[in-house]
Amino acid sequence: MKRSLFVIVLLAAFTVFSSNAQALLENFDDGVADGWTAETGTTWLIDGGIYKNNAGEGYWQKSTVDWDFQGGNISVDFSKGYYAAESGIGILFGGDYTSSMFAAGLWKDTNGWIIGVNEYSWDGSRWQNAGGWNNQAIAALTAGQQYTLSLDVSSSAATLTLGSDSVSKSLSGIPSGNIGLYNSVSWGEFDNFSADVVPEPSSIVLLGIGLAGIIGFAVKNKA
Ligand SMILES: [Ca+2]
Repeated sequence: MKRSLFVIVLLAAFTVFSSNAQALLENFDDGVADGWTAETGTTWLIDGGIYKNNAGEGYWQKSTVDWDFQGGNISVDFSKGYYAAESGIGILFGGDYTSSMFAAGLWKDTNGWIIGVNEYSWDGSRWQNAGGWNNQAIAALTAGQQYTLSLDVSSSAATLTLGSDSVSKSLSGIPSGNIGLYNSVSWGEFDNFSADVVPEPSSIVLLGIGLAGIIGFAVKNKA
């Protein structure tokens, strides 16, 4: 009887928390990039509630300890005053360079403005392009205007949306590793980063054990 109660509570806790993804939001307005760390050799700063890279190409990572992205939406606002050729921004997964990587972003090259998604694999020394970019041409962006880059991820596909444009690509699974924001050629100014996150499985189990213990204690005292 007690064991079945324990299992029921454990399953209930898992169901509740695995189905309730929460938005992890960072607006940088407090002047602190909570949990974000810049890649070594790059310079990032918070300027008026905007997070930006002032030293050319680079990326930064989100160090998640108790929370994990397991599919859902990631969005970030961005703007910049000038757009050089061969520049772009993106959302990266696997930014710790130890696993496969998934990237979604927009850039400007000799063909104009493009949004795209792609998967890469890491062979130990370099990134291998796993399947090529799925691209979508978009209208030219306006300098200084704020846009929202929104990425919806499931275990089978990812869709990147910018205004009325979107591009999708099938995935071999939900990307693992840290979430990163990529900035190329110093034009990415980021704000209002948001990601759907759920507790890590280990945290869910610990929470379930804790709840089972509390309820078990209450039942025991009531008897
Ligand atoms: Ca802000």
